[in-house]
Amino acid sequence: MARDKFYITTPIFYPNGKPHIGHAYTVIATDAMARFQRLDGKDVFFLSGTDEHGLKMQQTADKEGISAQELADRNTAVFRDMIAALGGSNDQFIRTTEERHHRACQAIWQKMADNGDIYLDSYSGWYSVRQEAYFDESETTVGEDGVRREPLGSPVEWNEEETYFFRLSAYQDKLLAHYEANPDFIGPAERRNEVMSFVRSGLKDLSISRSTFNWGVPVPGDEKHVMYVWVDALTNYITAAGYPDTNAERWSYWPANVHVIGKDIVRFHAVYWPAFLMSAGIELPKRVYAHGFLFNRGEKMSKSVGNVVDPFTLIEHYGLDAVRYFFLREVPFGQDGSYSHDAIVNRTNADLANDLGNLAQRSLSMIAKNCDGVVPEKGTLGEEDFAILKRAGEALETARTAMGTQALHQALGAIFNVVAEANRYFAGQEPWALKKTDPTRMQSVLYTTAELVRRVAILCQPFIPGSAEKLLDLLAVDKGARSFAHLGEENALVSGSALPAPQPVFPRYVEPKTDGEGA
Ligand code: ME8
Repeated sequence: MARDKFYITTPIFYPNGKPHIGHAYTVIATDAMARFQRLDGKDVFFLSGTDEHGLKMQQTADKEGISAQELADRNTAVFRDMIAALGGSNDQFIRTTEERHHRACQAIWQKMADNGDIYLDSYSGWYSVRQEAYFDESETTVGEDGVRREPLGSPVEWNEEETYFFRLSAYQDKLLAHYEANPDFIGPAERRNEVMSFVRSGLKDLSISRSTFNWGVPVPGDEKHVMYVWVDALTNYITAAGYPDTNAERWSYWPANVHVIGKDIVRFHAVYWPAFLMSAGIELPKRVYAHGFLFNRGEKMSKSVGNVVDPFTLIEHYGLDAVRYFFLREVPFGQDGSYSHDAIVNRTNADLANDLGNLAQRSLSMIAKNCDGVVPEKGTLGEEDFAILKRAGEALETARTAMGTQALHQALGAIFNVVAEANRYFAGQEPWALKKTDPTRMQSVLYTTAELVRRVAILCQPFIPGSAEKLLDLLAVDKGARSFAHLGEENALVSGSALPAPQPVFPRYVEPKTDGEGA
């Protein structure tokens, strides 16, 4: 039977600087969602990439005295490295400077033009280079420093040029009808409400070309113009699926199941993008989900962490899975979140080192000592054993529902509730006491605990893939038997199978010694 397809994307990043923690956050979360669906049996296509055109890229390159292409090449390499360092399991990495992407952009442009939605006119307005967007004068304010800024704070400058327009105003009603008919199209609810009131307040036609610089995709038939960078950027999602070759195998992944983005770019994804697609006669993505922003709480990070906004430094300092776990568990996905050294250490020491790490370490080392290093004898399990084992299956159901609405923190919460209960089970059963009084029962308790570790480790894979893999290796679980379909009884550990020597999987974070200045 053909597996269900699941297409998921990150935003494509501007490589005009180095990646920071916000970029890392988007990648970690999207990666966890992609891994979850893969483990749940879907045929997943996970896309990330870089957004290499636009005025911002050109200006940064000019400042550095290099070409925009050189700047894009240099920083795209760093973004790729960051995704790899984060354990990103993307199936493709797209660059908007690729030839296939130019072809896709020109094809969608042509479709929109053929549909009568593109016309040439002149435009004047307040342009923010940082946002790569025009703003209405009423949206801008002049600060005490005399600088005019758009609502998110970047400076705007007056711009007048001849430009092609997209007839966005013609899509107001169609967009509203789409939001009404598809309540899940935009999440979370705050973002949906925001978008709907923006669209209800009236849509103006959108300027979609630039003629004052040429770092972009040329407009078909008018090479003086390059496409507005957002037309080009959004199109990446269909380029990667093979557009305009809609007979391509990859096109069967479209429409995307979810575009994961930051809340700063909702308007582009939930208003402009669906309007472009409607105009071009292409199906719309099923969902656009915007996560919140991360802020450093302003507390001092450990001195040796150095530049805390650098994802590479964070990973090196705390370890990849600690970083992934912290952001996914601590920040309710969809809301803003803050991070600090203390918060990272407290959360990961409590949940990973103490709860999950100890559960695995205590049970596995008892097994190594008392059961000849093989999976203990299951014996006859009792009600309490079955009850706790069942909890893992229930956690999968809860996690599946939560992941369906991108509630990653809830999915992790459900899984770690089972870890906490498993610890209570283990402590309550006192296998160390049973060793003398009832060694057969001790074997059953150790068996149950090891089997629980197997189930929990399977569930943890999307979030902390490296550590989950180590746990499954310690239980000698076959590499081909680690998906959610293997969670149940049929694939349970087999008594008597050999186990490797146990090793700690989650080291406790210990403050590095300093020369008295404090960490
Ligand atoms: O917007 N906290 O690229 P970009 C959380 N190229 N997430 C953050 C963040 C923060 N402080 N700062 C950035 C672009 N992000 C366009 C996208 S898509 C067709 C084109 C995240 O590099 C957030 O997800 O400026 C944001 O949307 C993304 O980084 C890309 O930012």
